[in-house]
Amino acid sequence: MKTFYNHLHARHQGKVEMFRGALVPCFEVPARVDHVLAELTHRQLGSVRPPQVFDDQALLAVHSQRYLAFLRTAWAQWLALDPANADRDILPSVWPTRTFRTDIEPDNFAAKVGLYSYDAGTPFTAGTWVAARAGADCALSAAQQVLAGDRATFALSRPPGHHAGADFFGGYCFLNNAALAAQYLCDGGLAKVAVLDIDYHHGNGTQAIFYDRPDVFFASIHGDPRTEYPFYLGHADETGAGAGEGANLNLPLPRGTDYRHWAAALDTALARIQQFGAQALVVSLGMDTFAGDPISGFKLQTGDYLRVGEDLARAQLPTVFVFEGGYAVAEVGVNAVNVLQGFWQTTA
Ligand code: SP5
Ligand code: ZN
Repeated sequence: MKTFYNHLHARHQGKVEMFRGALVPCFEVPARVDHVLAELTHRQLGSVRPPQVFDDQALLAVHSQRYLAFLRTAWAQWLALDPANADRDILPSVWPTRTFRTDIEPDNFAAKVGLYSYDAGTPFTAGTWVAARAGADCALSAAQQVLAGDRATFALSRPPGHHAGADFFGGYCFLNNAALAAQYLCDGGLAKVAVLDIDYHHGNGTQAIFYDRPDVFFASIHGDPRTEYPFYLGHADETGAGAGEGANLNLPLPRGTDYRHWAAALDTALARIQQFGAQALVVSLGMDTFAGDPISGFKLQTGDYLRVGEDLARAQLPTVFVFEGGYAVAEVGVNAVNVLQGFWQTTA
């Protein structure tokens, strides 16, 4: 299995995020990906290569022009406010909630940051754009390789992507890598593509991007939004809109859910993806379902991830894996590579 990896991910290194009125060290750290890379290399699970560099047209298929323009220039705008900002990350602090206008981009920088974000847990740093752009290239390269006939590929990228919408960042995400991969598969000629999101958190960005689309099925297994981040989306009654009605499936589960109950939801999701008639699968591979994850509430164990990979392989679809969350840093490599190994052994 080819893995697309770009060392530029490390340029995105947030200092702190807001939690209960305090600024706490970021959970989404570069070492996460280092551990996955080390484990992949150790188990010799295919080749690791740099991505092809795609032009912005591929990004515009998913994200808005003005959002991309903001991301590209945000750090320069931040420095222009005060040269001392070089040592501080950008963290949003004001947002246009209900009754406010979002059609006019304000001149004020803090107001712009708020227009294009939804939480105070996602710092934007000096290297965020470069890292996110390289991560998107990994996802697009992985999709391209599957279009070219590979059984499965892996985009080992960060920052993660599934919380990012067409024109907003949040949840540690800036560019929606899984959505970019799915859209690339559609544009490459596939009539029906499925995205299966198995990160602990609901993939609100991906859902929103494809919500009214009949050609991309989105399924997500996640912590119940009544208690779990991102809170405001991910309920079971969200089934798609307009032409996309029926092409969205949310399977929220309570905190404390173990592998047995989680795997039943996976069966449901995979059955619906078959029913839909998907020709390819994009997996948002979040590893924060692990029992030891510091910010999540499911109880999956390291050995369970081999079974997860086996189940995914039995769908018999060309598959693009896209790395998302997972914050038990020491274990994230073994857990992620267990999914890939379980998949590959079942395929071979
Ligand atoms: C991609 C992804 O997994 N994003 C998750 C973003 C979650 N952000 C909110 C984190 C809340 C942190 N709570 C800390 C609990 C410490 N006990
Ligand atoms: Zn997550």
